[in-house]
Parts: sequence; structure tokens; C-alpha cells
Amino acid sequence: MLHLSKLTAVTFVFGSLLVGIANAETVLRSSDTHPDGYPTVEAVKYMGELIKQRTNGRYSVEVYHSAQLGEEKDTIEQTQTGVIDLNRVSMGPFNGIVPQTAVPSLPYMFRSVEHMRHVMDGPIGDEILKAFETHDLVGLAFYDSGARSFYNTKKDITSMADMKGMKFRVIQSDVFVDMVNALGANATPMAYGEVYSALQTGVIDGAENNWPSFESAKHFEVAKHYTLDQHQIVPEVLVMSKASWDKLAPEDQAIVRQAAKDSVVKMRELWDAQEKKSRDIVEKAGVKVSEIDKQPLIDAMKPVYEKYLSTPELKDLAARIQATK
Ligand code: GTR
Repeated sequence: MLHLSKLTAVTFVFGSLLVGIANAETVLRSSDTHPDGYPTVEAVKYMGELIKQRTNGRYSVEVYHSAQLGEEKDTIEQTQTGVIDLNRVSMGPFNGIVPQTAVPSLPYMFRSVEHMRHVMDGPIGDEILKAFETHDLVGLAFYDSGARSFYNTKKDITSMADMKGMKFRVIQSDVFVDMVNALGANATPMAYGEVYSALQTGVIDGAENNWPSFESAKHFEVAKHYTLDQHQIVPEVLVMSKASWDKLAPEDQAIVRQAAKDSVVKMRELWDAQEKKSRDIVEKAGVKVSEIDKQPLIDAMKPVYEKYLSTPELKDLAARIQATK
């Protein structure tokens, strides 16, 4: 008897706990490699506010910035397994997972940031977001990342020949590795968080990135030569774990999707302002910016295009991107 009533009591307490959990706010954990205040971090926080308002506080988002949850490659795996709910990452580390992402990551694929925005905001963008779903992820939105250019600790680079034999750190993606090697330099794939000390100790001669990353990661303190070759306009992507997504009711999924889309507008405002601010900071700190003739670099990418546009579908995707005004 005593035994039974204990069991009833336990069942009751456990039951109330479950009700408590169901009513509580669910916090979605989101990862970002960038520091607090960076446009991507602020955009995801903004998305979180929209989600909180629109679900009447049932869901919120906590952004773990500064790679608190790990470096991009590892956090992608954790997002696929559902350990991390949301992740804002460059498209680069997805190149080996979602083949469609290699196409917008190809050097000189986009003519300008405006071209990239038109493509990613339209049906091609939706098609690439959809491609994440067969890899345990849900693609929510694309953010801006300006243009990536090379910088180094050694010298002003004003022609492709100047890059010969130099060691450049790249994102952990074969597209990036092949790009650097096709330029006659040597690629060292490495996690973002290791780049500063690798530059400082001379393990690498340089790296490549946009103005806000070059500035906020403090690489400009050690690499004083920046070449405006603008080889890649690689969008950032915001993904959700399919496991976390499947726990949401359809109406909450719609709220999350819309909030992600709405945050793109905010992100771009922040981005445009940050690009100018960051360039100003690094130039004031003594970074020398060099111009370069881009045509030889563009021509050198032919074998890289051939390698990654390996199927009729990927070729067609590239052709449609290039045909977009
Ligand atoms: C930045 C990008 C990061 C990260 C980094 C890198 O531009 O925003 O997500 O990929 O580049 O080079 O590792």
C-alpha cells in the first residue's frame, strides 16, 4: 500500500514537472565564430527577438558568439546531430557536405555584392537552402559577407606572380584549397581561431577575408599588407538542426523561417556600416591596401570551375547564377 502511494506521488510530481517543461520558454542555442557585436551575431539576436515576440515567449534564441561552442567545422557536425539548434556559418565549410554550396563559393562567381544579393534572395537561393535538408539541416537564410581578399605579413602583393610559393590559410574547404593552389601559392586549411597565432609565429604568411573579419579577429595587427583582389563573395548561411526543427509545430516553423528572412534586412544594414568602419580602423592602424589586376586570377580559376562543376546540375546552377542580372 505504502509502496503504491509512493509511486502515485512520484508519478504526480513527475507529471507536474512535465507540464512545467511544456509551459516553459524553450531556448534555442545558436553558434557563431564572431565576437559579440559582429553583424551576424547581432542579426541572429534580432531574429531571436522576433521569434520571442511572435511565439509569445514560448521560444527564444541565445547566441553563443566567439566560437564558445567550437570552431565552424565541429559546430556544423553538432548542428547535424541536434546538439546545437542554430548555426551561422560561412558557406565555405559546407562545400564538402552540400555540393550546391560549392557553386556560390567559387572565386569570381558573383560580379558584385548586388549580384550575390539578387541571386540569393531569389529562387536560386531557395533551391540552395532546400539542399541542406538531405544533410540533417534546415537552411533558413543567407547573410552578407562582402568580398574576401588576401592579406599577408610579408609584402605588398600587386600581381598574381607575387603570390608564388606563399603560404595562405584558408577555410576548411577543398574549393578554397584548390583556389589558392591554382594561384601558385600554398593553401593551409585551418580553423579560424588559430589564424592569429599562425600569422604571428610565421606558420603561415597570410590568409584571406573580408574587412570586418580581418579587423575583428585582429589579424591586421600582424598582417599589414591587404590586396584588393576580391576573389570570393561567399554568402554566410544560417541553418537549423533538422532534429530541433522537427520538434517545432508547423506554425512555429513558419515563425522561425519568417524571422530568419526578416533578419537579413537588419543584417545588411549592419554589414554595410561595419565594412566601412572596419576598413577605416585597419587603414588607420597602418595596413597598406594594394590594387591588383584581377584578370590573371580569374583565368587561373578555370581548372577549379571544371573540378567543382562536375555534374550537369551543378553546371546548370552556375549558368543560372551567371545569367542572373
Ligand atoms: C568569415 C566568416 C566566418 C568564418 C571566417 C573564416 O568571413 O564570417 O564565418 O568562416 O570567415 O575565414 O574562417
